[in-house]
Amino acid sequence: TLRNPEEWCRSFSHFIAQCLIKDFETRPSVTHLLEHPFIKQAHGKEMALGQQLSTLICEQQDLGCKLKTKHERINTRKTLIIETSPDDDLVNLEFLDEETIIKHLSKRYDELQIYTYVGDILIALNPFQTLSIYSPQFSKLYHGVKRADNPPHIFATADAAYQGMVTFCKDQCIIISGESGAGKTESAHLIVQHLTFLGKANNRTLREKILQVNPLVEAFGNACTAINDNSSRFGKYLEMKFTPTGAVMGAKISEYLLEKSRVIKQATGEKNFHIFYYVYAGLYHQEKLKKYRLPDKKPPRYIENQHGKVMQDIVSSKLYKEQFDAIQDCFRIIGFTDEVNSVYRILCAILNTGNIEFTAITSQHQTDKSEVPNVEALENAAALLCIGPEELTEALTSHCVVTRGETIIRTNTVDKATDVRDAMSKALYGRLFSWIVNRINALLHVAESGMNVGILDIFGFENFKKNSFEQLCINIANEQIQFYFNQHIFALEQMEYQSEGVDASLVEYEDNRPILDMFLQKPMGLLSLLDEESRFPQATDQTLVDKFEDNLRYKYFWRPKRVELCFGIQHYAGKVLYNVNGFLEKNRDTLPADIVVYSLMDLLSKMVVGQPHFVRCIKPNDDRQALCFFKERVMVQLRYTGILETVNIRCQGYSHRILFEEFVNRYYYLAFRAHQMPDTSKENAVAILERAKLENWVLGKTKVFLKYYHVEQLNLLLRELIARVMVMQAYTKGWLG
Ligand code: AOV
Ligand code: MG
Repeated sequence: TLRNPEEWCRSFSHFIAQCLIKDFETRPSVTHLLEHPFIKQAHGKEMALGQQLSTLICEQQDLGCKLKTKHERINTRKTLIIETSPDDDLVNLEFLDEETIIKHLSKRYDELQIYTYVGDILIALNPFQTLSIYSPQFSKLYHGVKRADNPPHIFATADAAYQGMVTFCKDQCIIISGESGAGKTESAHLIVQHLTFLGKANNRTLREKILQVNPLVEAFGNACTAINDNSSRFGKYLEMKFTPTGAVMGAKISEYLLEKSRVIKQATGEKNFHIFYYVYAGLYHQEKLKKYRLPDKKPPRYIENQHGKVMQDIVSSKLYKEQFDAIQDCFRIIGFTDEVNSVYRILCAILNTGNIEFTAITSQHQTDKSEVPNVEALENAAALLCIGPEELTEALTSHCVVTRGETIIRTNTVDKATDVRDAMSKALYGRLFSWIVNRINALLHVAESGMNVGILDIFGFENFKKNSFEQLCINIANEQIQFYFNQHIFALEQMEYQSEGVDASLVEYEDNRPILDMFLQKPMGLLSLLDEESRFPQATDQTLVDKFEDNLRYKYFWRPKRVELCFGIQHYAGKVLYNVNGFLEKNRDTLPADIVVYSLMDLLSKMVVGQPHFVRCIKPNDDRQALCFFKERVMVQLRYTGILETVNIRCQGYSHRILFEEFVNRYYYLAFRAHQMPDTSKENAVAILERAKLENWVLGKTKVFLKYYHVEQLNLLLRELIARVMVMQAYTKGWLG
């Protein structure tokens, strides 16, 4: 039921767009809208539409014009043809083998068609250049239309999720995967952009707020690595909340496993989190370094890169300064107030903390005492954190031990004090990051219940020259995402064929469950062993790697002969050699590994509730070059993500299995009258399928088995029907004059 004309118009706009696009291509006039058979059919006579509908019509006319220019050259280097082609969906190919798939992807990439479907899954090749296919015109083009009407696009995936949510009142989630630098984060931005377009908020500010969330958290959670200049160093699940009629009303973000160690140290050629550079450059240009107690001759140690000439690099970078301004805008638009100053103070306190140095005090009786020779940085940090310098000195140079109920204060050696200093910086940054995320959630919180579309964008699979604990955590998270994909695409589907007695050929796929077991099993999985060893005060890197070797009898684990303190893992995405140096300490410092992996499991189980949509990002080369398609490199990624198998199962399989009861409840309008309330029986399910003129479906014992395209056809029929009913309803209520 619709409460008011605004709500009606908003819902109606989706259907109009879908039904009229083709007509406007040839007859872009307002009167034709009124003559459209779909509207005529609904009430059989002309009507005057309200003001809101007129606006909508104008938008549709724009779109009509856009469509006329289908063959327009919109890229100066290459012709980008906005036209569908038979290889838009790999499932349509006559011959299906690796070579053919590669050949098509390569040809498409040459033509700047970076997107390709595998049934309902989207492959996205990183273009490594700015494309003009994300403008509002394109958002309109991909608004509630049949997927096959346009070339594949990330907007179509966002649209499918949105339509699924609105039509069935069911939560949706979009899972974006791919290795580091493949384009996940960019894809996530584009999805949010299109969803805010689709969920037209009455209130423009809300739309703007939501669009600022990603840039803001990424300033704090992303950094330049050897692979990607804007690499995500945390996992992110953004849920966009919608009203039952599909208007966006708020958002919520969950963060997962921020790589805090980056605050204190970065590998060669890598940088700290973006925000530190933005703030340092921004404050420098605003001449506020003094106010925030930052040194102005030489940048603080945590952001000084290893190769000198840094001061110049940071302050002369126009980009950093501009980014600082942009971040200030993000804070303001989302609704942060004076608290932003506290954020800057904490960041500057961390930078000062990094500059605190210690020297040993050697006296006759004591050799394990340390002091701070130059107190400037310490005083700055203390002042910014609003604590006394003595308190901070004490916290860094001593620690309490409780023995037999007695508290004894012990002094810290220089090494220990340095560790405590760095641990404090990491903890401060971690807390600050969580605080910002929580604050965003509070500012975008909505009390009403509604539906949501979640977007998962985590750090991608990494394999550097030297890999440590951070890479292990990142790669385990990616194993889990791969497992989730396998479950949804292969395992669940094939299990149901058997239990429902459906005769369908089975597709073999690479199951990564045994690797995950090796990591997660208790008490003998790698993470449990690591936790156990972390609890032994005498444990060393050597005892840890020995323990792994003694206990992990899996073909995925090996200990290289000639490399000290290393172990290798055969991940789903390739072999990675890890150096255990610092593993114990890093594991003690973060949450126990077990808990961390549970938290991801929590996230995944939350997503299972929603209908998943998958985007597989592929990196066509390692040099970040536009128009450069390395066949071998792409082949490896297609193999480990199981694309060939995915194409097969989408050709042969039935990706949607719906209980007869649910099916009849969902679609009975298509074959019965609204008030009829038919039995939710197998026979009635068949009646609906026949009425909708679908072919190639199969019946199981309790479920209808459908191909991925059947669902689109059914939904389209249903939406057209609902639209007709809505026009009738609005007409009888007098909203349409
Ligand atoms: P990632 O998220 O998958 O890596 P990004 O989304 O950060 O990768 O993409 C890396 C870079 O590729 C971006 O900074 C852009 O320069 C370029 N790029 C990706 N997608 C597009 C696109 N659609 N159009 C134009 N350029 C694009 V990581 O977070 O490192 O796992 O951890
Ligand atoms: Mg990313």
